[in-house]
Amino acid sequence: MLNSCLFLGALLLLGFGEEAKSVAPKNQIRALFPDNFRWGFATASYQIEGGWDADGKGENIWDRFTHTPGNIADNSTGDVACDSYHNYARDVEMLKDIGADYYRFSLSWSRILPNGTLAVVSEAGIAYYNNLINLLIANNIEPMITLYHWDLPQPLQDIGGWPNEALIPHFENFARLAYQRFGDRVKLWITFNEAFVTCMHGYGYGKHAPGISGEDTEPYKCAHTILKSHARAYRMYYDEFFQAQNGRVGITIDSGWYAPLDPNNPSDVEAAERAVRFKHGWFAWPVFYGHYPDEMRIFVDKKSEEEGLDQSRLPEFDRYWETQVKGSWDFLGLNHYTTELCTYKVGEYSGWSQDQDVGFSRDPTWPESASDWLRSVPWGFGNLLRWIKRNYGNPLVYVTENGWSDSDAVGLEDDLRVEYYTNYTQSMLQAITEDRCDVRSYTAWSLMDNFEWARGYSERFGVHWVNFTDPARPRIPKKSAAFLKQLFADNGYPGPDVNSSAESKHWKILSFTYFILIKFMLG
Ligand code: PNW
Repeated sequence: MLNSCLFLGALLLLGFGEEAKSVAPKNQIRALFPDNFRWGFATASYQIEGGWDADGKGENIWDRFTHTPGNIADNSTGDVACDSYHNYARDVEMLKDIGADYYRFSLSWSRILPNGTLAVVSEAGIAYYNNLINLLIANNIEPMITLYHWDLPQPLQDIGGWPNEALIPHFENFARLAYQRFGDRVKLWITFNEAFVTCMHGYGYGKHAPGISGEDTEPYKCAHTILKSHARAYRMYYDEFFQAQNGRVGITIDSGWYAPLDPNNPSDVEAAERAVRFKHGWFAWPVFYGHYPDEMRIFVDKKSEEEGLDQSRLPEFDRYWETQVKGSWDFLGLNHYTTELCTYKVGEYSGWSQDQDVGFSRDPTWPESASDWLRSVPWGFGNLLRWIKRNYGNPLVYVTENGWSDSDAVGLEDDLRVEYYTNYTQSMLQAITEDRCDVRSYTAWSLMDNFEWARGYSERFGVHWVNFTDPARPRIPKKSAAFLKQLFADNGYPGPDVNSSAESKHWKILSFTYFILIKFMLG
């Protein structure tokens, strides 16, 4: 009797051993996303299209910036890029093959309006986007359009660019034309992609086009114009198009997650909270509440006063603009890539990066990508989603970008990208299923390797490899493409109880063993 029990016990243990191996890697959630959850890919016009002067396209700030030597790491340009202008059908083919529900792409303003204004409308430019939109729809892929992904027409920079509020009516005109010409088929509109990067990298650090350095005031003015332009484009859609077109308009705001360096140190905890408010809150707070976050107001006002300025470097919305900007969203677009650690550190000069009195660092154990700013810290994603839920009343979120970079050497076996996508989507899944964050879609950056701004082609973000030395710009799926294809098809991570036949067999053997064991013990 004892012997047989021991024998069966051993069998059971064996069973458990096998069980431990057969389930997913440690800490993986086996669950599906909600039924209506949607999956897609993102790109941006300047990064993929090429055809920089094709068919009457006008010059934009990235054409000017890349044609000026010394601005781009590998001295490359987006003149040809992935040549999607001539080959968009291949892009749609890839999207279809991978099972994307939608495709997020951006409009090149100067392809449609060569001078940036309504003075000249390029029908060739409009035809390009019409062809792309029609082909997407024919393949059951929904278009999601970003109106502005950083490629401002050069003539609008020549009058001062985004720090000049004269751009507001120009953006409004461009947006109206886009709604008029594409809005019968396009129902998802993003006004701006990552205004933070436009303002800080373009007008603060000078690392992006138009290459202007002036951190103290220019980025704040830039952000102010962009928020007003966004509000105009949002309100105008409701006044003039919504009834006929029934689409949705939002803005995409980027943010990392900011965690305290020492969670037991209250000043680090405060610094981290301030960092999220200075980063995400700079743009989202006005969109939800009509004004900048209180922390920004207090810190920048105080520093401006100490500098002897007669007004704050952080502008204010008057009553009219407050009501325009407040509530100008149907969904919140979120681009998230990474996490940083924060501590209290007094700023050294005036400007956004110093105004917040935060020192930033990274944990050396976090896996490194090819981009110096990007480490894999999956838990940060879930924390940011929960922070958004808490601070803005659980808004409808579309994740409009998330992705990983590697170098040329990695090639098609992009295991770290697969790991990144696995861990980040797991973190998002947990935020949705356990914390009820209202996230309804996930967009991977990017469909294919492309022109990575100041880094040129030296950092690859694609799930398709693009050969940039071949004039035909062939694309080859990487391992990560196969991974995402499966994830999209499964709509998550099906568990043993969902559809694994091998595992259900295993459970039958286990329960049979239990049955015999109990029978023996009862005699
Ligand atoms: C985003 N950072 O940019 C953009 O929307 C894409 O066009 C870009 O290719 C992608 O992310 C990858 O970089 C970012 O320094 C650029 O933290 C820089 C940062 C974040 C996002």
